[in-house]
Amino acid sequence: MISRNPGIAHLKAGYLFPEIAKRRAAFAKEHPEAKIISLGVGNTTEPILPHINRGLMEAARRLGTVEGYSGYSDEGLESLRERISQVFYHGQFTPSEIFISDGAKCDIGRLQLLFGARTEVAVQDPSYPVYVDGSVLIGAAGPWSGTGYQGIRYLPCTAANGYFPDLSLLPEKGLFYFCSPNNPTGATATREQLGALVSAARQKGTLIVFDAAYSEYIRNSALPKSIFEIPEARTCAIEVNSFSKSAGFTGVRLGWTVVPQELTYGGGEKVNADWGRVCGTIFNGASNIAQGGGLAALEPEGLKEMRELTDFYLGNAKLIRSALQGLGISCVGGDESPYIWAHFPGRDSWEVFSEILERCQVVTTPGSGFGPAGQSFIRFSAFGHRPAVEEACERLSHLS
Ligand code: PGU
Repeated sequence: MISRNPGIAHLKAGYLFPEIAKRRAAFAKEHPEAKIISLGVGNTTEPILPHINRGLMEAARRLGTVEGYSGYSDEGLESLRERISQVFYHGQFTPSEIFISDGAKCDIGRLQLLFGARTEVAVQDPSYPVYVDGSVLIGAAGPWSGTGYQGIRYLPCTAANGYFPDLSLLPEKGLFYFCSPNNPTGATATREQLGALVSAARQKGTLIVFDAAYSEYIRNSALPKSIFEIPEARTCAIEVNSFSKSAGFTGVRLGWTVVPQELTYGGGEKVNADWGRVCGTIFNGASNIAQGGGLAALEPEGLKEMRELTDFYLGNAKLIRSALQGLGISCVGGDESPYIWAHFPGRDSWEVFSEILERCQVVTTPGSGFGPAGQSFIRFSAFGHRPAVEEACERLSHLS
């Protein structure tokens, strides 16, 4: 018989979010009367706003015409790549440096094909679990060892260090995933911190994969939205981003990855050329309907709508945070991100998850799913209809 990819065997049984869905379904089966509210997975809930939606509809309409029909679009519409460069990067990238994707997660899953199994991987601890699970799948990390995966460098980012890692721990000639605003803590790096990260990465030959999926939630204008606000990052970083959380495209699927021309491997070869090769081989481009929506999102009216949508979710975040603080539960996040990170000292995350599910019928995400430093924390997602979020906030009082 054929043998199994050892990377799959090394993974813990379930990916975090399906595992939560399983526990929710088991609870619902036992309590069919329960009106469960999800503040668990970060999945958008509000309708796509009209201007952006018209962009999607118009793109679909054009596909039904001889003049407007288009097929494969490979690295993406040139007009969209140009617009992304203008809107997010002050025009500093050419279209050849911007690759349109079907979402940030999909590119994160593909990126490690560039570096292979022998590259050491470091992550912020806690962080989005795909960085680590993807590394295990490609063989760059070993089996689960109780609290983390063997071979992964977990760089604690906790209250004790202001949620910013000790940069002396960056892996030499390795890979470092950095997400700002961070999922799950909401911590957003300052310009000084990103500058220090870039200069440490350049010294050590570390490549940074900067995940900016929540950049449109940043409200403090002094905080950088992109690693490329640090000019030297062009030689040491790749940035992934997405329309999922800003335009409500979690189901539409559209994102992008920036790979600067200056970025090279130790042998001098261009990473940009290889990324084109990888995408050309295993990806046939994002949906042209989604790209029509993306173009509309980046027009002035679309940008206003994205602001309105992210403001709405930030409003939810505020409600959740004050409900928790009212109960004396210490928490951070929610100012520049749609997540609240709440501390339950001395408790096991999954145990608190079950308690909140049973007593409040609210689904959350256990912090331990984001890394060893997430133990004793719970992540509350601010994605939800307002009445549901208000109801969830009321029910949280059952915890006191
Ligand atoms: N990057 C970060 C940091 C994320 O939190 C998420 C989604 C993504 C990328 C995915 O973006 P797409 O462009 O939609 O692919 N995180 C959510 C959803 C869970 C999941 O498995 O992706 C969350 O709840 O953390």
